[in-house]
Amino acid sequence: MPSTNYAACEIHCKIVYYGPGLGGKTTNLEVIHRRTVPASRGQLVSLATPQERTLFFDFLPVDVGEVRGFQTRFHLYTVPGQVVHDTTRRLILTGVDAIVFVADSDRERMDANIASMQNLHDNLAAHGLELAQLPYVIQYNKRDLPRALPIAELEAALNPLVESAGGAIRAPSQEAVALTGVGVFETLTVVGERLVRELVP
Ligand SMILES: Nc1nc2c(ncn2[C@@H]2O[C@H](COP(=O)(O)OP(=O)(O)OP(=O)(O)O)[C@@H](O)[C@H]2O)c(=O)[nH]1
Ligand SMILES: [Mg+2]
Repeated sequence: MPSTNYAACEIHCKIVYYGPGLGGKTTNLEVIHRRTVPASRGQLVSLATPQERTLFFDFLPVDVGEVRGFQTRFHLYTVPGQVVHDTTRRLILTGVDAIVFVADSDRERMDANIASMQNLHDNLAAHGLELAQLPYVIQYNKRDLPRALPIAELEAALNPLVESAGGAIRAPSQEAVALTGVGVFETLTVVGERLVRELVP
């Protein structure tokens, strides 16, 4: 649940960028930090190895204006994608309100995508959560790579059809080249709108 501070008229929502190592999670936050006016965002805090691999997390707070008269702030986090940091990933999911899964379109990273998606399900389950209950978007990043898999193949492997009242549907997805900023704000907008819809009854 987003946390509401009635005294300060603020709502805080936690959005976690999840996905395989080197998929582009940190790059997404760097783009958002660079392209958002300083008045609407805080510092980007990155705890990384000397090789720029996320060691613990990245954190970026972004103000998104008023919802129901409350100043609303998204707290964007990335997890470390490297397999060894599983305990950290599970910890970062504490209090999560929404998920962006950053998949790597590189055909050589397909196994890593699938393993990370399974890991996301497992770690959400440890918090008593299911992905289907959360505002969620899947970003197919690195669309610039010549060896990028077709979207249909990525969708078939990572974004299964689920039954709903209106028929079988998939979660929303977004193509991106985070390196150049393409699709980064579109991804945040999709998940942000879903999140805000939950705040407005
Ligand atoms: N070609 C290409 N490279 C990208 C793209 N997005 C990110 N990268 C590169 O991929 C590498 C890894 O990006 P990061 O953002 O650090 O990946 P991460 O998901 O945070 O990785 P971990 O912290 O290890 O989990 C960097 O060299 C980025 O410049 C993209 O859209 N296309
Ligand atoms: Mg990272």
